[in-house]
Amino acid sequence: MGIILYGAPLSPFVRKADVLLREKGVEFELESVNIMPMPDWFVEISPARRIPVLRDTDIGKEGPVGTIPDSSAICAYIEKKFPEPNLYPADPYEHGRAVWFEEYCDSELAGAIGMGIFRPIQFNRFQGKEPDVAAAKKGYAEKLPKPLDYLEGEIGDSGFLVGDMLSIADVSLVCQLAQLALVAGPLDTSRWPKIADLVERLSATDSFTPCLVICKKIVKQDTIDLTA
Ligand SMILES: N[C@@H](CCC(=O)N[C@@H](CS)C(=O)NCC(=O)O)C(=O)O
Repeated sequence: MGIILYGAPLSPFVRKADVLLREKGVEFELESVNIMPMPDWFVEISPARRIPVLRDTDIGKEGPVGTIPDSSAICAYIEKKFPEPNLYPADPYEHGRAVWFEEYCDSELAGAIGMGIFRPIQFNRFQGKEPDVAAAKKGYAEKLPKPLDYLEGEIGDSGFLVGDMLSIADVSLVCQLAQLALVAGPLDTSRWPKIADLVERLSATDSFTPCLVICKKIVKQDTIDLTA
């Protein structure tokens, strides 16, 4: 049996699948894919031209057979194939809420952080340009508070988004916020204390650290204070 995750650790969506596999203790290989431009063999297995794609070599060793694109589809597949520990709540309503938070973090929050903050800083750096700090500060001030205020209000006394267990919802949230931390440092603990606590707790676990260590090596520069 072999699981291959195609992608790059700096993608928060690849990170989500990476963390889920590690939480479940599944051995896998992370195979790096350059997305600019994407090689033909990868376009064949990624119809939406996105990373990640997962391959289960039990099902197919080359071409589209055995592959699943999209982090949410991948995580749902991983959960079915490797049910322990359970990262989707068993209760139907809580399951639905966990999948909703996963989707919200992957869309609304990812947009605010990725396009609004990470891209103006890190994509410029990758191209040898100065980071566009003004654009990132604008993104931080105008785009970030709405999703974070909402999510802060949804974290219960358990410290998790859904019920009293770690779920795909928390993994998705922390994977996106890791992207913010890479360029802007830790979150404002006075404004979003529950989220900041969740990020701190999960980022220190064995499931998150391997990916975060590699990301810090890729993003070598200092973080920028976007609150000032
Ligand atoms: N909904 C997708 C989103 C994946 C995604 O947007 N990946 C980005 C990297 S973070 C990508 O592949 N971008 C390639 C491109 O836009 O050309 C998922 O959850 O996997």
